[in-house]
Formats: sequence, C-alpha cells, structure tokens
Amino acid sequence: MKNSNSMGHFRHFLLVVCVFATIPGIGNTRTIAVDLYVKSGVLETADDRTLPVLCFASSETGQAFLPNSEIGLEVGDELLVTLHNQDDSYHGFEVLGLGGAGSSVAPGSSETFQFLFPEAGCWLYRDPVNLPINQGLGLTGPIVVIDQNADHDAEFLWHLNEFSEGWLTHHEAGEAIDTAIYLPNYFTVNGRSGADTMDDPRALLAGQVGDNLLIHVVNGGLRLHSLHFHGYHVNLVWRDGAPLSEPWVKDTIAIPAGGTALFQLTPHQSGLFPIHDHVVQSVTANGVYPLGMIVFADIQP
Ligand SMILES: [Cu+2]
Repeated sequence: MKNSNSMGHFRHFLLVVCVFATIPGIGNTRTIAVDLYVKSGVLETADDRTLPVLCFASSETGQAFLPNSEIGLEVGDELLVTLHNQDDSYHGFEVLGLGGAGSSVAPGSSETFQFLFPEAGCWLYRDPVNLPINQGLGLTGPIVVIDQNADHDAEFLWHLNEFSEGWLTHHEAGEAIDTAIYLPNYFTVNGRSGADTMDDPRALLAGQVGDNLLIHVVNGGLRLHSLHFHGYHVNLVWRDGAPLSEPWVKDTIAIPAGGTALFQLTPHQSGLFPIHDHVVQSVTANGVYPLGMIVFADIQP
C-alpha cells in the first residue's frame, strides 16, 4: 500500500490511535475503504446531449456517468481509496490540501491511498496528473466529513463544475488540447444543471423556517464560481480546511477553482428561491439560459 500522506499526517494518525486506545469508549476510529475506477464516461446535459468525459467510477464494469461519487465520512475516519486505472494513460488521486499531489498510477494498475479526517468539512478530490486537463475532463469529486456530535437539521452538497465541449471532444478524438483556449459551455452542480438540480436531494435546499441547514460546497472546475442567494443571506463558517473566526454574513460568495466552503443557513422566511452563479454565462447550457449553474431553496413555513 502506498501512503500518500506526509509523515506529519502519519504521526498524527499514530497519535490519534494511541489517544483513542487509552480512553475507554472512544476507540471507534473507522476505516472506510473506497474503490474508484478511472475510465471514460458521459455527462448528460440539461439540453439533452451526451458529452464524453473521464470519470472516477464506483463500479468496475458498465457505463460510467458524472457526477463522480460523493465520499461521505465522519470526523475521525481513516479513508483508504484504491484507484484502479482502466484508462490508457496515467492517472492519480489527490485530496486537495491533504496529500496525493505527486501520485501517478500506470494504465492497468491499482494503488491504495490513505487519508485521515480529524475535522468536519468538505474536500475536493481530483486527478493531479496532466493538470489542468484531466481535472477539466471530469476527474474531480467531493468528500464530505460530518461531525456526528454536532447538531443540524439537514446538510447538502454542491459540487460545482464547468466543462469545455472543445476539450472533451478533442480528448475523445485523441487530439492535443491547447490549455490556452478554455471556453466552458456547460456548468453543473452535482453533474446536473438548470431545473434538473431540483431532482437531486443533495442539491435542493429542502427545509423549514428556523431549521439549521449546512451546505457543503466544493469547486471542481477551473474557474471561479460566485454563488448568489435569493431570499436569504447565509453564514460562511468554514473555507479551504479551516473555520472562520467569525461567520461572514453574505448573499454572494465566490468559490475559487479548487476551493471549498461550508455555509450555514437558518431560513427566516418560507418560499422557493434560486441560488445561481453570479456570472450569467455560467447559468447557461451551450448558451441557453437558465440551464446552467442554478439550484433552489424550497423552504416550508
Ligand atoms: Cu440572482
């Protein structure tokens, strides 16, 4: 097994195990094992097209689709990801901010990577090989770590992405991709866009006035996405691996490429409200508005 973390993380892991071993009743560090298969797949768009992408698929066989699997964890978990490279070029597995940046797995090979999650939040995983191309072809995914002792009424996930049809079709045809030309024309949340996001229970903010709602956001795209809330201001409470000293109350929050954030919302009014990228181009699908990066809050009295 390859340990993709630094020695610092390894020592931290030993420390955690020792502490848990000496405190009766707190010895339940879990190990979560996940298999991911890198292979070609498809993105089904809001304008009923099918685009060729690369996927971290959860199944060895069968057609792969975006979005890539969410990895759901609890605070204290150890994650073991075994990456099976079924593609014909090298791919790796990185969790941004935690390790794996130098990983590279040969075609037809498998490797296991270890990560530790001592704190709640959300992280982005991606292929660190051939950046930014492989990331732009679809190889990103979300990790959500829940504090099982914290209290909230519901939690949600928005995995943001944008896709350049030019890059996807060049890659499928085996042609070189010019990274100086990046013109994304599809913009997704959890692999969906437009009103289709309402069918995703991880994306639709469903709740009641007074609820304590948590929203995990990871930007797997190569561009900044600025999320604008109608109906509410939210509290930005955590970003890029660290809590804010004080919540930042905002109705528009910019998430840079590769960025992560945690919003807290206690709705003060009922209604159905859109939340969308403030860059209008990103609310389109191949130029058609509003089939892009938009989600909804559906709050009952
Ligand atoms: Cu707006």
